[in-house]
Amino acid sequence: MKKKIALIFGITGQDGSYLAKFLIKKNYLVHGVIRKSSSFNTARIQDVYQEPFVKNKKLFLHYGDLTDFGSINSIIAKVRPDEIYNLAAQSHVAVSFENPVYTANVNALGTLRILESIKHNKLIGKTKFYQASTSELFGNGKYKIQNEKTPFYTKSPYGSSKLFSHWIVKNYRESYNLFAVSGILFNHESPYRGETFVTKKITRGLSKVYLNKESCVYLGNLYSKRDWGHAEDYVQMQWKMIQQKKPQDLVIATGKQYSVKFFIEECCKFLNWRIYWQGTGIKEVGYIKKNKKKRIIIRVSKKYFRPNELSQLKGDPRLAYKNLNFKPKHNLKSLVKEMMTYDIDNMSKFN
Ligand code: NAP
Ligand code: G4F
Repeated sequence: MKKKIALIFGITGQDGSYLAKFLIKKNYLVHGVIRKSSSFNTARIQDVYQEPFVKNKKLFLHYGDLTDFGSINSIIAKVRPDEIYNLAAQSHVAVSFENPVYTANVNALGTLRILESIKHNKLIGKTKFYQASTSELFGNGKYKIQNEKTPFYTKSPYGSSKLFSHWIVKNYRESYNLFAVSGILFNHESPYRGETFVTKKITRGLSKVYLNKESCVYLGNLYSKRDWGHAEDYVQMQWKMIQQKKPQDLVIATGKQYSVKFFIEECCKFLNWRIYWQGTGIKEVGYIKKNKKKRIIIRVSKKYFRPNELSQLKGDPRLAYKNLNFKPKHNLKSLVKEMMTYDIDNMSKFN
């Protein structure tokens, strides 16, 4: 039987790497777009990476960039994929306030460039398209739980750039009958999470404190609440969304919500530490007691607050679980354990 061909934009990122491994296991031929960088950026796909001259290859990498229509168009024309997953983005909300124009170019126009290339290459009818939408589309604190019907209200240039993509995908679906879906994914983490996102900052930072390689971790808003799932579960849902009979946008979440502070406390529990809190605002600190001495391990810094904050997110995944017949394997406790174990192991290898 002819193998299916998938093309992943953002293959070197957290989700892209999990998805590539998942699709290779499913016997796909996987093509991925990587950016030229001055040092290797393929660490997350190292275990499936194959040298260019290997026979019966399953993974093929192409240089390209979402800001460059020429590269996107020539890759799509050459690969003629059955499925395209657009997971590439400037994905950091705080960075989007500092680099809003670049964020919009990549996250909004980048999606449009892929869609146009599908159309130009006459692939409508052959190629299915998945777009990485986000819970950052729901900015209004009025809705305590967000589902497919919750109105959008973005709070950041990142959210707004993703809102454009969300709508342009709908436009191409309705105007040209392209099979295109957007997964409205809530936060999802893993040991492969980028180092500047809050969960990874905490697990990596506390691992360093545990190994006496750093004294404390500096964070922003400890009271922000998120619905944290696991990337390994969520990429399976991405694939399932593209296998639906009819394209349908779905909310992918856990339905549970925890604060940043709670996440820290769970990490401390993993380390058998009891954490105490003292002070308020940017003077708040988290400390442990060691040999009867107080040791501050968490501090708050203004630097990590955003010009506008999305204070709480909790998704209602019932429609997705039902329509995709899916139940996630991981929960917050197992996520914390996996991330902490990975980071302690990793950090102990370096001085
Ligand atoms: P990530 O780890 O930041 O990965 C982003 C990927 O995009 C990387 O491979 C990156 O390449 C690539 N990229 C960035 N700019 C690019 C450009 N100009 N051209 C081509 N590629 C570019 O993100 P993630 O956590 O895997 O998330 C995957 C997608 O889901 C993103 O679109 C994100 O916005 C969205 N999303 C994520 C979450 C979440 O909680 N993780 C939730 C909802 C939606 P380099 O490796 O070279 O930097
Ligand atoms: O981990 P975060 O940076 O993720 P955020 O902003 O929720 O965005 C992530 O999830 C979105 C889905 O909802 C994705 F679309 C997006 O691509 C990205 O993957 O921050 C989580 C919360 C925020 O409220 C932030 O203010 O943690 C708070 N926080 C507190 N201290 C911090 C820090 N965030 C970061 N990055 N660094 C801190 O020191």
